[in-house]
Amino acid sequence: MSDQKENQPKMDQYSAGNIQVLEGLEAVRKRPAMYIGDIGVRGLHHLVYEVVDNSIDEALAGYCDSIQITINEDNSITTVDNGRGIPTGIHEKEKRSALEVVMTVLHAGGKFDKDTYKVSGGLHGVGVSCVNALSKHLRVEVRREGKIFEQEYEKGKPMYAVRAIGDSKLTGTTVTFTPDDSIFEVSDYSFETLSVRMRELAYLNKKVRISLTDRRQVNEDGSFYSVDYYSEGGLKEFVEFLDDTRPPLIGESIYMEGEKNGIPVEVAMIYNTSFTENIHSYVNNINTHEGGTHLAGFRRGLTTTLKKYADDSGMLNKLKFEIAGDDFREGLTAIISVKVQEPQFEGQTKTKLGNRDVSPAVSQAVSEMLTNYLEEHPNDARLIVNKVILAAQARHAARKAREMVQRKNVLTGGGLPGKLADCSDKDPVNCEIYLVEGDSAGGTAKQGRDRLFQAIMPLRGKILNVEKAMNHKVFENEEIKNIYTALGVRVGTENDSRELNIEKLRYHKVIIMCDADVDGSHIETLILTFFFRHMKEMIENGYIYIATPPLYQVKKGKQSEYAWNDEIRDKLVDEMKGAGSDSSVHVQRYKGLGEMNAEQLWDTTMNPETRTLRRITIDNGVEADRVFSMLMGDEVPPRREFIETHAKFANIDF
Ligand code: 0RA
Repeated sequence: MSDQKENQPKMDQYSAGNIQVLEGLEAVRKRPAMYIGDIGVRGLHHLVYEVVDNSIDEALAGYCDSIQITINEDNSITTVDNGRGIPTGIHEKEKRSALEVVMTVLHAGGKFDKDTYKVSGGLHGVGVSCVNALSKHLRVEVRREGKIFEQEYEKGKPMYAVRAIGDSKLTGTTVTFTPDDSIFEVSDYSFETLSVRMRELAYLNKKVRISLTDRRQVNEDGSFYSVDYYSEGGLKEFVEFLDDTRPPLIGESIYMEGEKNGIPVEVAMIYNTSFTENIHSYVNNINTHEGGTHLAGFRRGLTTTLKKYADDSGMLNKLKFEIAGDDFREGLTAIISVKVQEPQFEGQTKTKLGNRDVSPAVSQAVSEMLTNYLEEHPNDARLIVNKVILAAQARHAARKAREMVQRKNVLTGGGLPGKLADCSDKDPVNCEIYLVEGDSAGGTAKQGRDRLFQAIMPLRGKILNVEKAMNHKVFENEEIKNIYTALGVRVGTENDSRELNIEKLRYHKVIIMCDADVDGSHIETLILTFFFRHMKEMIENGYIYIATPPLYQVKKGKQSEYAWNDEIRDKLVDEMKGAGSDSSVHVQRYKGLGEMNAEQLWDTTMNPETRTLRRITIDNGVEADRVFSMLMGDEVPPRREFIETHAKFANIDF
């Protein structure tokens, strides 16, 4: 039995000498955020991605098809792969084992050699030595050349020289590391977060088996909780998985994989009957949510090919206006993945691909793929063109509705919604707006707020579910119009009908405040869906928050405390009972904001000194897209299942 893939590319044997030595590790410990983004939840998880990226590189080079990740009981992480194993020979310049060099010198494992095919790499692509530097303890084991080698480190410093500890016919690398809790603010790994990323990696790198085991969670049969991801079909399966809860417009997904101008390109797309556009792009397994040249190439290839087909078909003859690029993408879900040797990342979050030669490569690939598909599937082709025409007509209607909203603002001198109680400070940085469920809670909030910097806007009942509504319905909706006007932002420019002029935003905190019950959660989700689909930049910039009103008030005589969960409630009850007098402690369950008076609402939920706000962030845009479409779409069973696993009010309301 062999644990290597059959058709290995013929490559020069890697030798210890190829590794260039660049930089020491003290720098990483001094300024960890510079290397891994932050020292919070993201940075902590980034450590795992960094190690796994090395295993993925081995897979891309054709030497590895299995990667196992384990979250251990103590929140240390173990990864095992069956790649070639980190080289262990003596590094000529450094006069010590290459393994030690890879583990202790920054970038040594990374860009060691131009003729080695290496494209993967985390967002920061800093290498496994960086993980070592930020770990209290790390042990690496390498199976290579018939032997097993090991070395251990503390905060990146070797505890002993690399040593052989046995024989093995296998090859591969095992890394176990414990993140340094004097550096990271948090230490708990999220199974969910790692699992979503591993699933994504399995789809992006087909035929590599990736498993994730959580030794902190034991199943009823005594085994550990674990998931196993493997994709035979790559992006074709990924796009079908993502689009699973949207009704399909055409029978099957459209897929191509190949190389154009030396750039590996993989594209999968599918049309559904919804009105949203969901295009996700990757470079070297990194989600490029700011897009870039590969996305531009995809759009150009799609537009020119479909436009030509539609023109030739004569179906556009009766249309009175031009079709726009957007119209071709309504109801489209697509994934583009390219592998680029030396990617240049630009943009605010360095997730925008700059390499110019990638655009024509993707454009050509998409044109060829689509042209073939349209020729072979004339019925689907007709359905797609019809959908494009409908989208163009709807866009016309939507623009009128939108212009009405925006013109009205101009005419009334930027008039604000009547329901808005604005704050007096005009500097957006200082200002916050509460979007409050219901007029009555809105009234209480108006009394309780600090009117200097807190604005209140009550929303009536359930706002429109934008996931199911056509665009013009969204812009005609009263509550949504009010949100746009109150925030001061407009949508749609000459070039891009979805661009937001966020620089006009009037508040840098938008706080959603709903009742702490099932209806309140539903309304929160509806509002978040709106922001995610129509003002995603607001979430990406960190402007969207959720208020957390307390669930209980625990009272005894004049003494009164609030509790945000059952545990704290019980603790308070015990404390107050123990406090001597025999009066029976009173617990009040708050379901509605309306059950609090203005002063209580201020104390618990609105006062910046004492409140807790939850900031909304997007961990993984692709997964967020999938979950929103599942939660807010038509299909019931997947939604029920999701709610059953995630519901926070399960034992309170049912
Ligand atoms: C340096 C060079 C090579 C591979 C690796 C490091 C490597 C690192 C890790 C980390 C986890 N698993 C890994 N597998 C490999 C190239 C090896 C060669 O060319 O033989």
